[in-house]
Amino acid sequence: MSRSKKHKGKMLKEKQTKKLPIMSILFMVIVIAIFGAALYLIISKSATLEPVNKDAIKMTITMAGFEPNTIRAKVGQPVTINLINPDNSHHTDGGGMHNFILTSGLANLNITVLPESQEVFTFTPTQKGEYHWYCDICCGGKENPAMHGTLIVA
Ligand SMILES: [Cu+2]
Repeated sequence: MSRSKKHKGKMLKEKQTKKLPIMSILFMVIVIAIFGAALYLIISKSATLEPVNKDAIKMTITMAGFEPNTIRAKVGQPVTINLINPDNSHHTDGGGMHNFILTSGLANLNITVLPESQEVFTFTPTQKGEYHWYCDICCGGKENPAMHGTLIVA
């Protein structure tokens, strides 16, 4: 009698301890899944977009500015830029959009690049000199020194 009672008690204890690991494993699986999803989102959002035009000058534009921010060109030779915007639309400033404005006497460019996308454009410098392009969507726009670039035409 006392033996079966003891046995029953052991069974009950076993049942309880067995239940706990399943719950904690399930919890861990959920935690890992959530963190994994978050990590995936972070990585995928900052993933480098491959340029669609491999022959173009690859240029990225982020909140930090243009990279590269200086390009050299020659009079009469077309310049093709593949402008990549890896910023996502969750940016509060400018909604992740950027643009490339170059109007200073050389060209009339105003190219907007949507979040996580890219634009390819071509222009031909007609005269020598130093020209500046900028982005006026984010970070104070034209007034922000980071949102500038220099085109040197020789
Ligand atoms: Cu910008």
